[in-house]
Amino acid sequence: MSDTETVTHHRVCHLCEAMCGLVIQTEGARVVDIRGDRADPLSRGHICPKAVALQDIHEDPDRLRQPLKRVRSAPGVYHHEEIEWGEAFDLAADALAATIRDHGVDAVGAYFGNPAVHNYGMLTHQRNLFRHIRTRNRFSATSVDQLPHHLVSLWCFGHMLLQPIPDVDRTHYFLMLGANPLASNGSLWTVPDVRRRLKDLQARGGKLVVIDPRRTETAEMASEHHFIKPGTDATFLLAMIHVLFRDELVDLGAMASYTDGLDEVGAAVRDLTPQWAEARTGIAAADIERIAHEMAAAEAGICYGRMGVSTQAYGALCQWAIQVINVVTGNLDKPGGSLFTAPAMDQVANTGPGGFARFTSRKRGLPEFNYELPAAAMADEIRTPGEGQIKLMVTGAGNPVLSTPNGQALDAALEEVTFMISLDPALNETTRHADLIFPPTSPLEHDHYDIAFHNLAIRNTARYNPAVFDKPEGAFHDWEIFSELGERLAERLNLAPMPRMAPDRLVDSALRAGPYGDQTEWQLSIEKLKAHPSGVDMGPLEPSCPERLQTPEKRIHLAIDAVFEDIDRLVNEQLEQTETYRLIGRRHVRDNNSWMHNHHRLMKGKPRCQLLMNTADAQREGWQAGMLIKIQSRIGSIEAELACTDDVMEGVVSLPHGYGHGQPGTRAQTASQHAGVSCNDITDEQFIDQLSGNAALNGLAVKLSIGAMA
Ligand SMILES: Nc1nc2c(c(=O)[nH]1)N[C@H]1C(S)=C(S)[C@@H](COP(=O)(O)OP(=O)(O)OC[C@H]3O[C@@H](n4cnc5c(=O)[nH]c(N)nc54)[C@H](O)[C@@H]3O)O[C@H]1N2
Ligand SMILES: Nc1nc2c(c(=O)[nH]1)N[C@H]1C(S)=C(S)[C@@H](COP(=O)(O)OP(=O)(O)OC[C@H]3O[C@@H](n4cnc5c(=O)[nH]c(N)nc54)[C@H](O)[C@@H]3O)O[C@H]1N2
Ligand code: SF4
Ligand SMILES: [Mo]
Repeated sequence: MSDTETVTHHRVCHLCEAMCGLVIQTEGARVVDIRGDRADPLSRGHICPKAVALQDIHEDPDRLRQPLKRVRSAPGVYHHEEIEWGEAFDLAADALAATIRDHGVDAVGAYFGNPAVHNYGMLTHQRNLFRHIRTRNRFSATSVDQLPHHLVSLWCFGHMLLQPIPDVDRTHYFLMLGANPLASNGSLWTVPDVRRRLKDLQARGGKLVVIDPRRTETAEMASEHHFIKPGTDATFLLAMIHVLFRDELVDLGAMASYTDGLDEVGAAVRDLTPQWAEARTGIAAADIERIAHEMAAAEAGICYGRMGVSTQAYGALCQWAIQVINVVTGNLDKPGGSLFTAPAMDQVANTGPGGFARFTSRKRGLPEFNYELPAAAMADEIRTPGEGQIKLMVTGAGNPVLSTPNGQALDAALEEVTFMISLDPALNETTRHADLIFPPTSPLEHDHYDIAFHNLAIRNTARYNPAVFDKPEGAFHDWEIFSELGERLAERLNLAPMPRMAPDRLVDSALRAGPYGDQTEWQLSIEKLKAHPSGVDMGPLEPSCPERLQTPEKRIHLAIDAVFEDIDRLVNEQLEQTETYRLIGRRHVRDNNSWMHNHHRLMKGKPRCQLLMNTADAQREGWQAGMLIKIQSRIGSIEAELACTDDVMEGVVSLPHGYGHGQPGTRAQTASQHAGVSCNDITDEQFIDQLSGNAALNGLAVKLSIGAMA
């Protein structure tokens, strides 16, 4: 093929959860155009500004192509050098085998980050390595994110992955807390083109109500927005449930015959009045009452809460209360309410339900979930001596130094492990500590079937995405790196290696055995999907309960003892009187956690790593925009440039996460020019949702002063 011949590829964007279909044109080894795929039944042509980053990631000169080995240049000074793949695999397998022989499997720690879920080879083949390493010291981005959702789904519906999905296209009332889909493009809710869908909701006379301490892009377009004091959503939601019971608005509809625990819920909220909630939340009692009434009266309504309400002090309680509201207003499993999906590759059917608190972390006694410990315990588990101490760390597709609470402590702890192995295309703030870095192929060099997010999508569709470019000579996909490591480790430990089967073969089997497989008229398989490059549409979400429930008796459980105990904890909590501000996060449509700041096209424009503060607060302090402000927590302090706005609530300041680049030993030229500071250098590993162990990244108490460098 000549270099000037244009080839058209169909490809899904895997960068966020929205799964936008793309049409990518290439000439030889070059990407010449990326645009939305109008024929994609889910995304209908929508893309966001990040879609072009697929090209930028692929072409990034800082992207690693060859394994790196860390070498000591002088005492305490290191640099990374390229080595051959075979040698790197052997060194890694030697280190793993020696650690396991000398200290047992728990001496191996592992952290997997968010992109691991967006890369199907990583999802299918982690076990090719970790079946030999059943360590208790597993961590992931789940516990700095959506852990409360999983826990509540396990408790109420019987499976951690059975998530109710907001049916935005058919709803009439949408109560949204702690989510900003206009920037994030939706989360635990695969909803490409969310802006148009929310506009359509309003155009058909429906209402969007947003609860957020910041007037976000989403709040801006809402029918109604209420500021809420960070970390008080559980109070707001419990008061709403109180009103629903008090005013006899509870009506479960079809769910009445298979829901347990209503009386206990009613009893638990009996005293939790809107008046009680008003002072705590900052939302007027009359508004809480009205919103509860509107939600109950709506023909179909949704209560949905995301990051902002799961990564806070009462994250799991919030997620439970949200589902209680959906159930008691009759809006679960109803068109226009929240429904369970019926995906072609059904993760609910294919994986275990999950489990909770079967063991705890050694140092702080934090509970496991699905055999993972909270990320907030990671540095402690590296640093605390004794049996079960982490000696060797494996990271994959993650940057926990920038993304987990008290990142500074983790940064220091990673220097203390005896060996560290990372699967990552970047030499970043985390992988700079690694003795070996294995860089996988770029996203355009491997195929993809989205195993995770079809399970969370507003429509049941399926789409297979062949690689755009051939795999370069000698390169390895993530799944092949796991397989190589697993095979070489098995050899050293005299264990049977796990067979290697390419991810597309595994998905093919799952599709053919699945609900649209060989036994159905759909006949879905990888071959069939190849013939439909923009995807196959199996239709809108449909009611599926009680059959779809995964509790043994196919009933919804609302009465959860641990939740009721948490309500007591909330009610008895001392309200803090100290003169502090509350720090919250922020996402921008052109970023993606910590790892997309190295692409010029995405970084253009105004600086983003700024501390947003309410203008009235700034005036009271006598500060002006542009000043450097010191932000101090229990953990330490950072300094960021002040920007004043009326869009954050008084008493609240907002700083995005994922910055803090330019550190010695990293390799990211563009990101270094937009270094910023890491807010997780001051988030507190002790500040967690006590019920779930999830990190409380929002609502952190901070003191502000004029920065030393100002
Ligand atoms: N304060 C605060 N902290 C937060 C958040 C917040 O809102 N506020 N958000 C939290 C949330 S929701 C999340 S999910 C976490 C994210 O936290 P992490 O998942 O730990 O961090 P990412 O920034 O997503 O890092 C992704 C890494 O994966 C690499 N990578 C990308 N694609 C691939 C691939 O295909 N293969 C491999 N092997 N590597 C790949 C990138 O190079 C990068 O190093 O951060 C959390 N931290
Ligand atoms: N552009 C972009 N898109 C992304 C990402 C990204 O980094 N950039 N990350 C991806 C990932 S990993 C995830 S998990 C999703 C997250 O998806 P979302 O949850 O939609 O994302 P956020 O923008 O973090 O929205 C959280 C909101 O909670 C608010 N908030 C903070 N504290 C509180 C509180 O106490 N109460 C209430 N009610 N609200 C509060 C914040 O102001 C913010 O508006 O986004 C995904 N998509
Ligand atoms: S919204 Fe943007 S980043 Fe997310 S899948 Fe679509 S194009 Fe990719
Ligand atoms: Mo996330």
